[in-house]
Amino acid sequence: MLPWLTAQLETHPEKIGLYTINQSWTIAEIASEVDERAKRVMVFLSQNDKRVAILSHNSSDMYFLILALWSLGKEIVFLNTHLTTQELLYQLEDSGVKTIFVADDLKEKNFNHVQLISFSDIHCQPLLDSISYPTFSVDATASIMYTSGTTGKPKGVIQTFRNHLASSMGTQKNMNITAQDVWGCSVPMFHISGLSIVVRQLVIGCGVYIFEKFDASLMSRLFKTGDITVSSVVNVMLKQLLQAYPKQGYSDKFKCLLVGGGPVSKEMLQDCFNKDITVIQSFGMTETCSQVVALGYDDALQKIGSSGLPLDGISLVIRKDDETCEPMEIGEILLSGPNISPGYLNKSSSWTTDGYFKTGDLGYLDEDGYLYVVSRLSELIISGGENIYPAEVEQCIASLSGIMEVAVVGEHDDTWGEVPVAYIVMDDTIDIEKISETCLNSLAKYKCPKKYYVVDALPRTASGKVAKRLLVNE
Ligand code: S0N
Ligand code: AMP
Ligand code: MG
Ligand code: MG
Ligand code: MG
Repeated sequence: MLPWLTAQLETHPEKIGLYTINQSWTIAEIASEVDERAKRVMVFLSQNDKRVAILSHNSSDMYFLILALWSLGKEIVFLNTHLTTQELLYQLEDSGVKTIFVADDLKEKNFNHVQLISFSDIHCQPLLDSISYPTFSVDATASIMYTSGTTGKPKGVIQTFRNHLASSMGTQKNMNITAQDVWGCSVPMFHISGLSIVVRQLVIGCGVYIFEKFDASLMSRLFKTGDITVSSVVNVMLKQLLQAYPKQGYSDKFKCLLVGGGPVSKEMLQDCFNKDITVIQSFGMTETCSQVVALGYDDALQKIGSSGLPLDGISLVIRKDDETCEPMEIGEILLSGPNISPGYLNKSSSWTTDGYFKTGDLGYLDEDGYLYVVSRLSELIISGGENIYPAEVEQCIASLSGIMEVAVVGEHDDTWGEVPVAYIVMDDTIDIEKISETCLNSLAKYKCPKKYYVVDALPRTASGKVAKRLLVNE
């Protein structure tokens, strides 16, 4: 079995490790559930099935399955439940996965030649009498998560157990997490924001409280009672938590909120201060296995807009044209350290010859070494914590006849922060309804443009590239 779990079983089997709204499990109970799952799951898998996928919302079933598959030495491809079948098929093909474990409410999907096993199929299986767990290797691949690229084609980010371990230890130190903390997990476990919480339970020994769905009033109530002490959120969730803040405030046991995906606005930060909610702002990516740069709460008001300082063991440089930038000078953010993914599946790497991962984000360091992220090289749009690469949406629209030109950009949105909108040059053989329908059929809903602007031409730079900057309505 996974050594991180057996180590806890030896030292504190009776400690509660997992909570959901109506149940809790001690470490001994978790280990028993995991062993049972492993014995049932193996009925469906051959030794050659090195890599399998999970398609599920957060649940205790998903949690036990992750631990069972890791115990069995399987690499897990985590699939985003918002994606369409077409988008998922690309990831399944690229990763060569032949078996998907799927939550019961998603089992109607059909993926051609892929074996689909629902969570209740697992429960119905008789147990194998005994199984032998393989030897654990910290350098083995634990998880693969797809993130879209500038080309519009998603890339599978490889995350090893060592990446996860380093990330957990960095978080334990920078946020002072102890075994007494209980981490609320309402961000999806198919993103690194959520999966890193599962790993923290295993490595740090804290508790994890799984929410099937983000619910600001439930989370606020649990902060008030002290049943959860810390949680990870994106901006949209923080905004809802501020609205749901209970009159009596949070319990003394409340520690902090880890906010990722973008800086917190001055207004929201002030509101957090007024309500005595400690927030840790951070910079992290799927490729960095969760946060790698974080802003301590004491610094928050002096360093508004900053993501903070690199965590222990992380080296961060800003480079422009292969030269290291001076303080305050903008360049690409480069990172190295044990958290950083070894690479993408089936792709050549984005790493420099001296071992730095190129983030594709532009930023600068101030005189004190604090990071400020200013923009993205890739025109990435982030809606409620979900990434949208314009190229992917543009390719979908451009594939239709009657479309001459299309550009997708982000527009400010009060709910989601940013949403995609499309500027289109088209003839009268096609209409917006058809375009919208095509997008909804092929792309996850959050990627579909919220507005379509029909224009006569797209603005161009002197060199002929579409001048997207001129299209963006702030
Ligand atoms: C904000 C969330 C919770 C909203 O989802 P909710 O309320 O559950 O909505 P649904 O019921 O699923 O759908 C209702 C309607 O809303 C649409 N919709 C849902 N989500 C979005 C969205 N993001 N943008 C636009 N529309 C959305 C649905 O389509 C549906 O529409 P209708 O009604 O028309 O059918 C949810 O979006 C959420 O969980 N967001 C967060 C995702 C996340 O975790 N992102 C982070 C990914 N990045 C990383 O993991 C790297 C950074 C990192 O590690 C990190 C990030 C954050 C915090 C900590 C860390 C860390 O360092 O550990
Ligand atoms: P993902 O690919 O989902 O892991 O998202 C990672 C991307 O989110 C980064 O490459 C950044 O573009 C963006 N991001 C993450 N944290 C921050 C932050 N603190 N400020 C601005 N952008 C961020
Ligand atoms: Mg990315
Ligand atoms: Mg959802
Ligand atoms: Mg992503």
